[in-house]
Amino acid sequence: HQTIHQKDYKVPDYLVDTVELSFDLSPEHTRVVSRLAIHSNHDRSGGVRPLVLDGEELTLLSLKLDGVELEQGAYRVDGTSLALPDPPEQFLLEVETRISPKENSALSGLYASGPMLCTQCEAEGFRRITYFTDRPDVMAVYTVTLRADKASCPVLLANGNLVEKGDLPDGRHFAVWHDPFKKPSYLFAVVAGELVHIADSFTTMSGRQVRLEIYVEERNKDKCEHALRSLMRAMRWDEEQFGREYDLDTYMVVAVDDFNMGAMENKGLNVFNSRYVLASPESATDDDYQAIEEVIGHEYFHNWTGNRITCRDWFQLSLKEGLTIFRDQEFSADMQSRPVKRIADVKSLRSAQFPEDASPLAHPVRPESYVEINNFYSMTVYHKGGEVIRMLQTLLGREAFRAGMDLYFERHDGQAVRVDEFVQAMADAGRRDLSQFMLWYDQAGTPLLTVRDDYRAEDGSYTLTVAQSCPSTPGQPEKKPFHIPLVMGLLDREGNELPLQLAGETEPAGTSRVLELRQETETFTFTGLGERPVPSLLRNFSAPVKLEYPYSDEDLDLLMTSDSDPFVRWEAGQVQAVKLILGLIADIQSGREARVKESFIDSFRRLLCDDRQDRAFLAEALTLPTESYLAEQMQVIDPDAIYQARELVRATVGERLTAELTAAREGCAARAPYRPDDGLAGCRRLKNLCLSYLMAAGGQEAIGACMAQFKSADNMTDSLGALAPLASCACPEREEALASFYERWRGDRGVIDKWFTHQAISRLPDTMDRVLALLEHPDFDLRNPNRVRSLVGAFSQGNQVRFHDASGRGYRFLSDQILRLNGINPQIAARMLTPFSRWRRFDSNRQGLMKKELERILAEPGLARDVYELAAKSL
Ligand code: BAL
Ligand code: ZN
Repeated sequence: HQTIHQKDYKVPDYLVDTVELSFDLSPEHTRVVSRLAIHSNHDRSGGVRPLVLDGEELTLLSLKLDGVELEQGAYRVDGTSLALPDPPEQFLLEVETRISPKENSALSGLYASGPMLCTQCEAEGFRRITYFTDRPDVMAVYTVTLRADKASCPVLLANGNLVEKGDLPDGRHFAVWHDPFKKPSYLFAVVAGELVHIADSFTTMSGRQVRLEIYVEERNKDKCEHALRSLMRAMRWDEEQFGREYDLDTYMVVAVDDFNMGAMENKGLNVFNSRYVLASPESATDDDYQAIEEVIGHEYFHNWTGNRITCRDWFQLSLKEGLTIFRDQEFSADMQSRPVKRIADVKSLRSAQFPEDASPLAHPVRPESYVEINNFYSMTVYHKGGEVIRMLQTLLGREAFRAGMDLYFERHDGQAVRVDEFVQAMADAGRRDLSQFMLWYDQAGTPLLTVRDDYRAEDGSYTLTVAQSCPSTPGQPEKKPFHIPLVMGLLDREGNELPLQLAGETEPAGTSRVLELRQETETFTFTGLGERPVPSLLRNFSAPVKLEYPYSDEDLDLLMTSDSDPFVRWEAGQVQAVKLILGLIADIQSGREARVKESFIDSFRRLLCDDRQDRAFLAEALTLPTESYLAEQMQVIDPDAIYQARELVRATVGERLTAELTAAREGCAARAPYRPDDGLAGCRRLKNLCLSYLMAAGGQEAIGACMAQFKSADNMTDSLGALAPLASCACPEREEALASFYERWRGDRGVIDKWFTHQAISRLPDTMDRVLALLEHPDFDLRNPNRVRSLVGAFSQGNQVRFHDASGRGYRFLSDQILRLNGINPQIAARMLTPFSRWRRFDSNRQGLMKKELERILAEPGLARDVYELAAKSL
């Protein structure tokens, strides 16, 4: 398999001005005729270069140049390309191909899902529809004609505006769509099938009317309202925050059950994984509602950051993805609680991106090379990329950042550009030198900040010394220092925020400041301090780094109760919990008696009984660090000791604080029927967290409370809030609840995914057997990505203690499924490899077992590029 390098980028030899596509659609055989107006884009005096078009899984039926059929010797065709040796300067190429959507289980290109045909072209799916220069810097205007059987395919959709439709003989009909905006092939989309839609209209800031339509299968028609409302909120938000207006007359969203990604931002015709569209109060959780709003926002925001301005090449993927993640995070923060959203985003970064950055699969936000680009739709490119944009905003300030966005749109609308162009617009608008900042795009690894301080009572000065380092990553043994914004403040012993005056300044400037780190070591001296302050560091998680400072328990208590920054308040509690649990792990490993410190229970009790706190924030503060986050804090990961220590804390909290947990739970009990937007999601989260602590302590009373909630719940959040702890409880009620849940929801794919997941993440020792049995369940389907994620993904990535069973059974199970998926859907197969990439972090027994499975995978004949790349790099 060939490696593609960023440094080898060359401008395309030929460009395409217009594309006329015509489809005769049917699941078995679809005929595609493509008419391309092509012109040469290279200096032909030094020789004419061949035209090479990409194409995979295509049957070529005919090829015409300027209307003349080409003889077999006049072109070359193989399994990945079609080449013309010396085409003219300007010409019309007509290519006729045949494809089989029904056979397409990779879900890339044109494929069948339920009662419809749909496409997924990013990154390189268009070449599975027709021969084309399938790269993002070839932008063209598309006109698309669709023909299909009218009865089975009443709806025919493509990008842009509908210009014509009508009936054809033999019960067929047609539709013609034209997209006036030039676009790269990865934004092309077609949907055809038996669909219904709901619609509304939106008046843009300049007064234009846009028609909004959400297409679903008939049975889901009453589950689209939330997606539609979210879309309208996102459109308004982008106008208000960034001055961006929608540009076509119609905006369509289609929900599809079989989908590799979360959703896809095709111009004017988004195709969504149905889990990010469909919601009803009974069947969707509060988290589902939020995720839908976020993903609807994300795809909508791509219309400017991705579609109007796209990427020059796939190495620049974060240009659109990091920026759009940042935009959707800000949108969600404005729609809900900003602090709670920030905490959730930091948790996900730390639990998934930090481990990636510390693994053999570590890569820069802008990778240097790839074998299969689909493998780089990663946490690093997306979420670390989002943090990089956030740091720009922190360094420049909101106003200059907005000016930088405006400048970026002004300069590059209609272009395919690099990350460099974006950062240059920011540098120009903010009048800043951002050359060192670019290292965030090109150096992998999570930097570590080590902070020390020194207070001098003689002159009231306080010096912070910050050293930065970054571990080596594949291909990058040495790192240069990053340009890092460190937002901080200082507190006195009563928890008051102190004015911040750096040595050399004539007066203090505020109580929160951005310190800019550029060197390996930097010192900052503050003056005018009557006592040794407590530093509040990395406010709002101002950079994607790890931070070490020798906080005492008293310091952490002070930060937890008094800091003005909610992230720091939350983090102080997490640091305490990590310290406690790591201590218990050491006790367990050395056979000492493990006991939870009284002071921890006391501070837990204080928080639990603090009525002033926002319930959603409180729930975050009372949630222990996850097993996988704790694993990251250990030299050698010990999944059993981590699980035991964490459970010990949960059980102790449940036993010692039974009355307080019960009271807090009752305080959050519903007083009115559920509504997803009732503002009580935080209450439900806290209530269900209390229930899980009570269940950890054990006892029939807690089980009774769980069953009562399970039976009476009028919403999915509370239903799962009870089912989750029951699924990990060795009691007869577990089977009763799981069985009745299945019976109630067997027709609803999204909910049945949850049913699989909750069994897969059960911490009971029999989980592996249950997962193996569920593989044989009639509702299990390896061809459906959501179902694979709900069972195979949930078990291997969400159940550390059971997946990493020292027998190696979990590992064998996973490699078996990866090998089966390899022949069905390589993208999903590759995604499932993640846990194996961390093999070096475990003890030698587990290392050996995981390595053996990786070797077994690599020895498989016919391994897909996706799987090969990740397995080979992991070893
Ligand atoms: N562009 C692929 C899906 C997404 O990030 O929106
Ligand atoms: Zn995106």
